[in-house]
Amino acid sequence: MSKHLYGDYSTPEKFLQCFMAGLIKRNPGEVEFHQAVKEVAESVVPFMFEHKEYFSNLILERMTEPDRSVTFRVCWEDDQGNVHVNRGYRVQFNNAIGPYKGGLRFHPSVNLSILKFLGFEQQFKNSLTTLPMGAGKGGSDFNPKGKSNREIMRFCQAYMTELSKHIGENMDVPAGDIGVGAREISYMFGQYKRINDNFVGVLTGKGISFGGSLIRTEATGFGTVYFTQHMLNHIGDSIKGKRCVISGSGNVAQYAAKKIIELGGKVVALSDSGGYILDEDGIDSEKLEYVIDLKTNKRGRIEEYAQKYGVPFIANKRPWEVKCDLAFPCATQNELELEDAQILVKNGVMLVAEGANMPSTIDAIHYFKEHKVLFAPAKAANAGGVAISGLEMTQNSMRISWTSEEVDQRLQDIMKSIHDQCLKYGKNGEVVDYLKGANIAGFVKVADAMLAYGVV
Ligand code: NDP
Ligand code: 2IT
Repeated sequence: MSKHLYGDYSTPEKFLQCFMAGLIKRNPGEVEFHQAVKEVAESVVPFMFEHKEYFSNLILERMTEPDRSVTFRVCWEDDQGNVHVNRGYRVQFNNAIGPYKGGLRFHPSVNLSILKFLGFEQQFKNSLTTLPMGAGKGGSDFNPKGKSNREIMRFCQAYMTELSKHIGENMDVPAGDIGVGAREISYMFGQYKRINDNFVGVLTGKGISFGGSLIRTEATGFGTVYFTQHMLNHIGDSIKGKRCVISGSGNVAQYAAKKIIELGGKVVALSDSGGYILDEDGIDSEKLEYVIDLKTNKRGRIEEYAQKYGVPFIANKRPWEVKCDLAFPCATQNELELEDAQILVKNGVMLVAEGANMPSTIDAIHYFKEHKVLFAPAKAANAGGVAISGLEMTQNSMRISWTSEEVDQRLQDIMKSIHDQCLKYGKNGEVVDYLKGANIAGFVKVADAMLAYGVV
């Protein structure tokens, strides 16, 4: 083995320490990025000690350095004619196994650290889907809350005017994430088409009449629940009758709730950044339709559910204090910390499935493992969204559209395959370490492609 960049690599623990010190030094202050890398490195480094070719070719160092990060000024006018400036980003992380692929996030908290953590994670997730997709992430610190449709349109057009120089249907294909849904993708697709006069699948999550895939809207939430179903089936159990708590009430939370209800589970809580609602009778399909309309069309607050249905709204709190069998963090990063994990465990939680990206802190994940809580990491559990984005790209290339049934069947097959990959690398006797399984399975495919390319 050739000499390594980061000093002492005599044991996995020592190497991990040196590697993380180097990463932190090269990426100062990017705490979310450090966290995402550490979570993966804890599983992958011991595996690399058994497969030294990854070491000598510095594969982990290469996978933690994006191919490029583009930042740019986005200048737009509000309805009163005031001028605003935001920062736009696209981090193109890795295209070893396909075009850069990953969402765009519009949220005031967006910065390079958050986009690098998301782009880094996306490499493993996209690899797990079995589809040929590399990894990227982008967005802006623009805050869509309280903006009119025209303001959103002007912002999206301004953002795409610059982004369009950096993307392409075989090069980089963005999609939605927090604050970016069908409305924003449509405005951006319209602007891309206007600039390039080229009708191609350069974004996914498009409207159905202009190249979007059926089931893309539902895919992340549905996929998370399909994955959960496989985990429960593996231990001879099912979702039926389980009491479920979901955080968030956006795209992922809504369709996770829908699938849980369909499969006979009981959803008792949903949240947003203002707090959570607790509905002891369970959120049924009709109430969920109200939530979907409230959040997607009216852009209201979850507190309004409490007023409409006469249930408690607990302001400024996360829903993890509610007793449940299954917990689905579906809002944002680091929304489930050690204290939340402790209370969930105390209340008897049996499984946590991450619909959001990196919602659990590393301490919380370790606590779940120590207490034998089944844990579905984001890169496996929420891969259904990008998987159907991949199928949208396929349909666009073939210039055909598949039926809902066909796409849903493919989604189910992909989630099963991801579960199988987790078992392959994470099963140890009766116990399955899904985090380890997902990290290693995701890593191997990308790493082997990078090895095949030589030193590039
Ligand atoms: P949406 O914008 O549709 O919804 C986001 C939800 O999370 C809202 O309820 C929002 O509340 C809440 N939220 C956002 N930021 C915070 C915060 N800082 N604190 C508390 N609550 C917050 O986004 P999505 O549902 O699409 O995304 C949710 C998560 O799922 C993200 O982690 C995303 O990366 C991940 N994901 C999304 C995929 C997709 O296809 N959309 C695919 C895979 C993962 P409020 O309205 O009050 O801001
Ligand atoms: O985090 C994610 O996987 C997404 N936001 C979806 C990305 C995509 O390209 O569909």
